Amino acid sequence: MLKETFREVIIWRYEPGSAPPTISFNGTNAGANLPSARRGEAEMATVLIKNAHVITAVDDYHAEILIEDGRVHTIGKDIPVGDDVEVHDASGLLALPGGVDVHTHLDWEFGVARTVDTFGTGTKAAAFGGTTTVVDFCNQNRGESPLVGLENWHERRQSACVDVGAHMIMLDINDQTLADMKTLIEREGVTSFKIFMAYPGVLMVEDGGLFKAMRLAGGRGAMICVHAENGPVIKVLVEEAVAQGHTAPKYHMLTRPSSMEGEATHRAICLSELAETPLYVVHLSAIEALAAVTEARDRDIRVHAETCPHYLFLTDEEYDRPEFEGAKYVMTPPLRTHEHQTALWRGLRTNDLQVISTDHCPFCFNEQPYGMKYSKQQGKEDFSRIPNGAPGIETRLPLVHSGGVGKHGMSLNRFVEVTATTPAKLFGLFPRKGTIAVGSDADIVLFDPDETWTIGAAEQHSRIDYSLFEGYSVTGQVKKVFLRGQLIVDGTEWLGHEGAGEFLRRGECGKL
Ligand code: DUC
Ligand code: ZN
Ligand code: ZN
Repeated sequence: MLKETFREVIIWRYEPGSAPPTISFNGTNAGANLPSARRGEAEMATVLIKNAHVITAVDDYHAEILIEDGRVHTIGKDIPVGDDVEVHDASGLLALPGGVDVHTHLDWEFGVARTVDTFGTGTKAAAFGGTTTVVDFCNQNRGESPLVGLENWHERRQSACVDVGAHMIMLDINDQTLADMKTLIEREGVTSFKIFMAYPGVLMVEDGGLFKAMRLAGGRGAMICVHAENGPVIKVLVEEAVAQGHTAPKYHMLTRPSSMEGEATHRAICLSELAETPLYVVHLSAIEALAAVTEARDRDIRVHAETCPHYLFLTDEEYDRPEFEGAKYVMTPPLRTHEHQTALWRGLRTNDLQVISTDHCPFCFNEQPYGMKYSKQQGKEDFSRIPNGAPGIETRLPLVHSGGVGKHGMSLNRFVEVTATTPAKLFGLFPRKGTIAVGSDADIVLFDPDETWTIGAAEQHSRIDYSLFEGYSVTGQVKKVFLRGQLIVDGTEWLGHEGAGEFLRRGECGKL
């Protein structure tokens, strides 16, 4: 590899035979982070992005980016190229690493309902929103091996338009499934597992099982993700509310108090500390949960946490909408008060929250089209039957840019860090994903930081029939998206295709 220093930028360039950056992982999952071209892909077009204002988690400079074989080949000034090179002018635009969304539920069965996006539709929507990597939740069915769950998930993910990895949701923890977890880590590139502390009888795993899963993951480079809410107590509150005839959507929020999120978060941290395993708290929404994470991090415990745009921008007032519209906002945990929202922004500033992901879990509001059986209308007479989940895969980057960079003093570097770099690092994808650097996959988003536009479900690409942010004015718009050097979004034009997304075998999790 050559390094030459120029006036304004440093140029890194690969020489034939030099090694790209990789992270290795005990030899067991070696190669998980090798850029795609090294894994035998067909030759791709050479692309030059001129006049790019490159923003990574640590850089801010103007340069040209030369892409060859799907990865960044050279970053520099006045790079000489032939006539056969595809040239894009990025004047006035930011060049960001493709977004990494580590929390989605595509084509996912949840109770009796199924999320409405296929991998094809969901990842197309992701791409239009500037996300080129998705780590989706795949699950074990009770009584079945998680390896079977992964096999089924692989069938469904074939239509993906962007690159996808899988976390495994574990439901049964026993000797055999613990052995299967080991196989998933070492053979399948699935290095993170989600355990639900909520939904008893459906998804919940008891503390003993959670602890065993943590012990298995720790020391093998894997990480446990928790949905932290006290499920049994919430079940009591829900049953009581329904028995008393409190059936409106707002009772979803009233029966899931923030203290029960705080309690479960604290419990999960204690267990992970005992198991000496890194922990990732998904969709953190509450002050109490953030306090538990902050306290643990101050003691140097390896706890990480994400929040989602809906917790940063919306409050529990949405549940008062007339005509059952509050059901659109029935996701878990529920929306909280302004006080919680303020704390989450503070957590992002202090790095007690490190990631913003979407928890894209779309169930239509109106009768579910596409042959689906259950929409939000299923809970018209009883909030506890409303499918829990909301869409968001396409709006994450513009919302966080607009609200975070525009209104909450977030730097552009931090914007990239929480939406791409840190999720890639925490989930074993860096440096292949999450940055713009020589040798990394050329997943690049050209983003106009000045364009103001209005979010509307009708213009979005998911199959969902509503947006949580309908009518929101945001500043910052995705203009072009490259997936491993291929232009897949050009303004409103779709140039990608189903099946183009690669499966991402991931490396070690839980390290920054
Ligand atoms: N938790 C999630 O992470 N997604 C959807 C539903 C839920 O409760
Ligand atoms: Zn959850
Ligand atoms: Zn989720």
